[in-house]
Amino acid sequence: MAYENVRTEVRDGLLVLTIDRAKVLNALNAATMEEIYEVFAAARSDEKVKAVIVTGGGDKAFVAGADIGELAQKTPTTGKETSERGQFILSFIERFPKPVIAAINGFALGGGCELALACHIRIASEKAQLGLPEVTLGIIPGYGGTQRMARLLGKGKALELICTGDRIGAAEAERIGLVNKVVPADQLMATAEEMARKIMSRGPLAVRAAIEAVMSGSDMPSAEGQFLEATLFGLLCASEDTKEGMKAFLEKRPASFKGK
Ligand code: CO8
Repeated sequence: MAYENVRTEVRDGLLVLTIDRAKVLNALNAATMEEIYEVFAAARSDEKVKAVIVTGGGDKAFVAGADIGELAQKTPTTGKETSERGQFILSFIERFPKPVIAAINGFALGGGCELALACHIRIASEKAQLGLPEVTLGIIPGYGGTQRMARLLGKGKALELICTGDRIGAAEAERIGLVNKVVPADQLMATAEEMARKIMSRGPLAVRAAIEAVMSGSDMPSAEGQFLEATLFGLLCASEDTKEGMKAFLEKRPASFKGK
């Protein structure tokens, strides 16, 4: 499929999705958001795709936010619709059944930070700068950022970042738990790929269940989340992969998972 604003490449089961509007620091206009959705929707049922890395084109930005030129035209009605559509697309990524890693290669601001927050794991280059500067434009995050950031960092830190609109560097982002890991720029993609491939070597049904337990479970009261965990655990016990994983351990050999 031909895309105008993103590039895709699948290599040995790993899909790399590059947001590619470098002239505007990969800002997310409506067309780009739809292309991101199309890529994930197709990858969801594509058995060749086992994991996804999301990154930004060029050497400056992951994504510098929603496209401010488009935002400036919003009315109360279209603003709400755009926010809801973006929330839907990023929630689709958050609930994606295969691991999604953000490789944050530069500015991850506003909607770009929200996109990274929707990914399961965030790895940042030392050059990365993250933030939710929406209040500097007189708006608030609208792609789930108020909710995801508060859940990830706690309300106090989230409110500080959202209400000041401050950008923070990669080291500070790692210190507060906004990113998992910081690496030199030239090692970013290799590090993200290494992590993706490690996860791809594990039982895919187990990884899928783990993502569901954490992502769906964290929106539930603890007892319901634990019920979900136990149910998924029980389901896995019926899989060939679970039997293979245990058997391989007892036979002192690496497991060969088939996703069945
Ligand atoms: N939208 C549109 N164009 C952008 C954006 C953006 N978000 N960010 C950068 N650009 C453009 C610039 O206008 C500039 O274009 P041109 O060359 O034609 O002048 C080009 O990219 C390069 O940018 P700069 O010259 O500004 O580069 P600098 O290195 O000087 O600065 C910054 C880089 C600091 C990243 C700066 O570009 C900046 O502050 N960008 C805006 C960051 C921002 O405020 N992001 C939040 C946007 S709001 C948002 O994301 C809301 C999400 C929820 C939406 C809900 C739907 C209703």
